[in-house]
Amino acid sequence: MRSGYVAVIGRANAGKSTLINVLVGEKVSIVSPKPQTTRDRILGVLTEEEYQIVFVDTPGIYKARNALTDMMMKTTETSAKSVDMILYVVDGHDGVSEEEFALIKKYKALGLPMAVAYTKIDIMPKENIPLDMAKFSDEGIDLDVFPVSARKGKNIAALKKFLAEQMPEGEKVFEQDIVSDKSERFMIAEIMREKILLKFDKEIPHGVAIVINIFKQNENGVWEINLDIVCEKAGHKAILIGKQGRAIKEVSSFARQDMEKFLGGKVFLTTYVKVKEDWRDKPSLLRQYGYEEPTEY
Ligand SMILES: Nc1nc2c(ncn2[C@@H]2O[C@H](COP(=O)(O)OP(=O)(O)OP(=O)(O)O)[C@@H](O)[C@H]2O)c(=O)[nH]1
Ligand SMILES: [Mg+2]
Repeated sequence: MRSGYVAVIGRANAGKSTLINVLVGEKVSIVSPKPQTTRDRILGVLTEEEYQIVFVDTPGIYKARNALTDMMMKTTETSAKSVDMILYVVDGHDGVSEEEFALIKKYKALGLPMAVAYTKIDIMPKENIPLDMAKFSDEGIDLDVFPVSARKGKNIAALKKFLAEQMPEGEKVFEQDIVSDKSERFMIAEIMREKILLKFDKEIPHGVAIVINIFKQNENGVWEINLDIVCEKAGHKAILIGKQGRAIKEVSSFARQDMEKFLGGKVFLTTYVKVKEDWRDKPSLLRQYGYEEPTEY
């Protein structure tokens, strides 16, 4: 049996969470076209007959502008350390830049086994792939690079096989049917945040935190969920609610449908929008909303 931890690291929006969901075969981490979607360290567990890989999803590398993003970058730094391997994710469609190479070298310097997933190849010209691969060797970066598409499932099996072979000998850390270290409650809050990321632009989704007040299954089997959508400014609240409450109704309806799929039962969802001025810069509020630097696995 082989078993180990693989930290999945890369710039914001590179496609880390999408890749982990595909590797694990279940949605363990939310995804959106906006940078800074993932805020926490999330473990996604892939268990096969002969191996178990615990993927560590991390907040994408991005300029920290407040206490929340600062904490997110610390989470990524810590997560890159206590693992057996690093899988660095490059957005192939964006192309490789000097900045990207500098980051790759920085993580390589940690001295752990490392490989690169060069993703989103489904939406880029094929001829760019060998050109970018040549840039890796020009830079003197001697790593296994896997061109993949998480969306189309391309080359995922090869990547999986390679990673499994790199894992140390050892017993499983998680039981057979566990796919994530996060609670249902956490996932419910994340589903709500995902729908907000998909619907609203600019700073609005980045300034949102979800607080679950009620999460329980009633005797008739229906899940009763009550949550607050906390935003930073009164102006954001007005936009989140929308004319005659249309915006909040729409996102809540999308969220409810996903929650029902996730919980496998009917959901009765009530949502309230609240304002907490500049909560992203207030450490006590960050803690209250569950944003803390992770400690051990
Ligand atoms: N076409 C295509 N799009 C992809 C692929 N992988 C990810 N995406 C898209 O890229 C965007 C970002 O994906 P995420 O998985 O959220 O990226 P991330 O690296 O986890 O982002 P952060 O959590 O913000 O750091 C989403 O719109 C995805 O649908 C892929 O293989 N092909
Ligand atoms: Mg992510």
